[in-house]
Amino acid sequence: MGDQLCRWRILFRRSVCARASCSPYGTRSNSPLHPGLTPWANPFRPFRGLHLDRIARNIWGLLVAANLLANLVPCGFAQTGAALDRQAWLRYALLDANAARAYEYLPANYVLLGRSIVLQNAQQELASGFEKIIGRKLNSGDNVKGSAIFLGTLHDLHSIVSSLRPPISLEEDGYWITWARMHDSECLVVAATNDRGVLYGVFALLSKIARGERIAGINEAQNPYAPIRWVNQWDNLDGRIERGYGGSSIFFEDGKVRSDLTRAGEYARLLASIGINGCTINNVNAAPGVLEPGFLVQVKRIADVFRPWGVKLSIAVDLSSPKVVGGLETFDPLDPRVGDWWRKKADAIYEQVPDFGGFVVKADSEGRSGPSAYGRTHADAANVIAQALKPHGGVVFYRAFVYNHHLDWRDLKNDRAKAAYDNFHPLDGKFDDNAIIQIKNGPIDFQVREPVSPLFAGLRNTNEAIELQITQEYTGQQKHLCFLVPMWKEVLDFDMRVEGQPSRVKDLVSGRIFHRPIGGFAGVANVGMDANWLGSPMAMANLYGFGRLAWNPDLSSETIVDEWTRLTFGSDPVVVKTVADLQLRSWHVYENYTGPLGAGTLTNITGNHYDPGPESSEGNGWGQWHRADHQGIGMDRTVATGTGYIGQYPPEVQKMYESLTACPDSLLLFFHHVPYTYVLHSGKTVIQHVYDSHYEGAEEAQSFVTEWKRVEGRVDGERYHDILSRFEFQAGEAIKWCDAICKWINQLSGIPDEKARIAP
Ligand code: GCW
Repeated sequence: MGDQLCRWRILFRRSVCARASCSPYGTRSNSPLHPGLTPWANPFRPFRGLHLDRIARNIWGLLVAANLLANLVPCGFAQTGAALDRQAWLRYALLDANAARAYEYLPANYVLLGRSIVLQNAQQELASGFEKIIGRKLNSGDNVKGSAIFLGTLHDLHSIVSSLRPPISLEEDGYWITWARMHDSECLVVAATNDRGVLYGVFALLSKIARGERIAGINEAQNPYAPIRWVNQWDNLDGRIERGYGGSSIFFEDGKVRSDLTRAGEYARLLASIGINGCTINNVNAAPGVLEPGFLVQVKRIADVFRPWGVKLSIAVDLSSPKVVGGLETFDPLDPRVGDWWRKKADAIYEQVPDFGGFVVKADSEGRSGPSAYGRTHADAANVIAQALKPHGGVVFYRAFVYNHHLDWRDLKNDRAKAAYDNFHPLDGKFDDNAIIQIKNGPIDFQVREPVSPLFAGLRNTNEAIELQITQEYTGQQKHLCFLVPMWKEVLDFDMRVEGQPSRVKDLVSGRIFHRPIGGFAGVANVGMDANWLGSPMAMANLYGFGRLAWNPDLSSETIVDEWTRLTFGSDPVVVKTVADLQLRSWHVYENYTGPLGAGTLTNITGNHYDPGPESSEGNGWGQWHRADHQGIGMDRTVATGTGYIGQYPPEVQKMYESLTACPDSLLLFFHHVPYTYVLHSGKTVIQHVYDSHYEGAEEAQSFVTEWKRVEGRVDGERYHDILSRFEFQAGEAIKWCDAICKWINQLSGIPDEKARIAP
């Protein structure tokens, strides 16, 4: 292993050497080369002592060279780079003549039953997809007898053929694609119970054709796993995005809604294509100004571009709004004037936006105002808003991300991980039925490895939704490849064993286990104006994957990445295999060189959440992470001797985590404080595992570069070079992480690496 890293280092020493000037470690600013990175800055400076500075400069040289090359290399692809990035997985690339011939039998006409804006849009999408993918024009078949593609609700289709019955009972937004005899001809039918379902059916059909799947004999009906499939954007009204790495807001600039909302419409189309039916457009750290009457008129314009795609608009609101923008002297949720204010506000919104989705609330968290100001509960706060939305069919998402960021870290019983459960479990059953508790997947905050939040099992009489983070705040900020679907699947498949019965997180959040009326999935997406939306073309697999899992969490990571790759890059088998391999390995690789054994990411927690900074995550009120000292590492969260956090899980799960021997290695340091010499299930000591995993992770990150090179000439040149330069950058960053963490823990523990890789 060490040998490989060594070979890699030599390779880069021989390569292009740009004599780049150095800037201080970690300096970041915007640059066209890499968003958030100064083109000539060298982020590897601290490794001089480890003889890595030269390598680092060489990597940097390669980066620069690759970017220069990217502009020179000719390519034979019809569209390249930015144009393709912007289309993402909806590029509808023309199939080659052979592949297209397999669809010659498809009808040349369509019949649209109904005239709603969503249905018309579905028909246009179908026509444009046909033209682009198989080069066929679709004509209106309204007055034509013979074979056609029928689009419509089951209700309308029944007026033509009353015997049509889907193989499963269709729910809201579900669809059915089948062949049926209509007017004595064999027709392709895309049916649903509602218009949005028809649109989803059209996208599903086009996705199949674009990937070369058979349509002959198709009889496929699908229902979404849960009614809530939303994304949250953390956009500020000035156009910046909190934890956004893909440019400025597609919705706002300079305190106003953008005059040109083209990208917002394109985003809604992307969302609809993966079954997302709602989008919260502004930061949960909400500016009260969103509720100003003048602003609502502007918000309406965004809702208008969402509507054809069946995407409901919602906004994040600050609980103090009745006081701050409403002119009341209070925002006490139990004060009748406050209830009245929320009601009138909701009425005014629904007048402008009749299909408005609802509100998202972050309260009593990270400095936001909340019900504690008046000694009220979160249920009081959620319900006053829920009641205002109820007559209109709206919902309120109330976030469980509530914790005290001034905890005394010297008290070993204090534990931020306990906060969500402590705050919300006692209120179970007190929330109105159009309130949904939005719970982050883990008890802390989107780290590379966390156990699932015990609150998922702690609410039985309350609606819940899981909050996943698509934007990679703690997982490399889109500068590193980190495909999160495998992690999300572990979370969603985790069995909480409520009352000793199967109770997977996906079934808890969708409301299936406790028969809740509503529930589901919310993903923090944070796309921006960059052509590639998220700041990196490869990161779009996470947005795609979130939507696909929210629709069907039983899909495998392999299926999702396969679909995404074929739609994004085409079906060249070398490309399909290479991209799948890179994406599927990436989370573990990132985990290995950043923070193994559940110790958090060891990142700079009080700063950029990106660079290594293991010392920053202790000794302040923002939470305790690893409790590393000279003897050992890990956070004792046991009931027996620790913070007692483990006691929040159902008994079977408690038993597994409480016991040192039953606790999985991957979460050992999340739950237990152990000596560095503690021997893992793998047979290695903790300290040796930390060393080895960092070196292995860094080496694997180097291999991404070589692997990606296999697709040269098989994807368009611009995207090839863009992605190549990103992998080269990641390779350097992985070494930076490896060296920083190994050096830190080596000095702290005083225990040498068996393989003697760490310079004194
Ligand atoms: O982890 C923190 C992020 C904040 C974010 C917060 C939250 C929107 O660093 O930027 O604020 O989570 O989820 O509310």
